[in-house]
Amino acid sequence: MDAVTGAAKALAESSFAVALTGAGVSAESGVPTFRGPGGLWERYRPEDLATPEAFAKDPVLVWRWYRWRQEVIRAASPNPAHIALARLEELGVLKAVITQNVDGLHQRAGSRRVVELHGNIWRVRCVSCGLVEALDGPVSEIPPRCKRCGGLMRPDVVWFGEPLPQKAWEEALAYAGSADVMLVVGTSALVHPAALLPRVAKSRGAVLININPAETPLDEMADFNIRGRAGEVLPKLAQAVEAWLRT
Ligand code: BV8
Ligand code: ZN
Repeated sequence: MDAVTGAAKALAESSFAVALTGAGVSAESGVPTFRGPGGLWERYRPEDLATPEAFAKDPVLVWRWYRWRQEVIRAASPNPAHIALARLEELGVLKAVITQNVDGLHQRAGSRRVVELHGNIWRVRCVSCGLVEALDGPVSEIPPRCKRCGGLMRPDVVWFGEPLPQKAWEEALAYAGSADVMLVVGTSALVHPAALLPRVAKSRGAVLININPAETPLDEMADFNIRGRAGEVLPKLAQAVEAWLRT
C-alpha cells in the first residue's frame, strides 16, 4: 500500500485527527516561506526582523516588511491544500487545524476550527495600552497609531523570543495530546515550541503523517512520509479518505 493510501486509511479510520501546518501550505498561494525568495527581504533574516528588538530599534522598517507581506497575502487566495484541509474538517475527519501561519488563509478556505499559534497579520495591538484592532487591509500609515492612546501599534503576531498566546498554546497541546492521527504539512519543524506538537502526539501513540517536498527532522518519527507539495498531495489524500469512508 503506498503512503497516500496508507495515510488515507489511517485518517478515515481515525476518531480524532488534527493537522499542524507551516508556511509550506501557503507557498502555493504565492506567500513566500520565511526562507524562500522574498525579493527586497532576502537581505534580512526573519529572525532579524520578526523580533521585539528589531521593532524597538526600527518600527518603520519592520512595518514596511509587514505591510509588504499584507499586500502579498491580500492578493493571495487559498490554494487546493487549504481547501482539502477544510474538506477533511467538513467530512468530520479533521477536528482542528493548528497553524504556525499568520495569513488567515485556512479560515478563508472554510476551515472553522483553526488554532493560530503565532497570531494573525490582520490584527494590530497597541504596545502601550494593549488595544487590539482587526484590519481590513494593509496598514495605511506606518507606524500605525492607537486611536485610544496614540501609542505605537504592532502586528499582533508572535515574534522570536516572545511566548505564544497562552490560550492558543494550551488548545494546541490539548489537541496534540488527544489526537490518534496528526497530519503535519509544510513545516520545517525547526521553530519551537510548535515543533514539539508532533512529538507530543507521537508520544501519546498517534499516527504521524508528514507531507513536505523536503526532508525534515520529523521524517524519522513519521509513520507516513509523503514527499510532495501540499497543493498536489492533500487533494489526492482528501479524495482517498472520501473513498475509504464510502467503503
Ligand atoms: C519562544 C510569526 C520563549 C511572525 C513566527 C534554539 C533551539 C530551539 C529553539 C530556539 C533556539 N533559539 C531560539 C529558539 C526559540 C525560537 C525558535 O524556535 N527559533 C528557531 C529559528 C530555532 N522560538 C521562539 O522564539 C518562539 N518563542 O521560544 O519564546 C519564551 C517562553 C516563555 C516566555 C518568554 C519567552 C516564538 C516562535 C514564533 C516566531 N514567529 N511567525 C511572522 O510570521 O511574521 S515563526 C515563522 O517561522 C513561521 O510562523 C514559521 O512557523 C516559522 C518557520 O518559517 P518557514 O521555515 O518559512 O516555514 P516553515 O518552518 O513552515 O518551513 C517551510 C516548509 O515548507 C519547509 O519545510 C519547506 O520544505 C516546506 N514547503 C515549501 N513549499 C512547500 C512546502 N511544503 C508543502 N508544500 C509546498 N508547496
Ligand atoms: Zn493604545
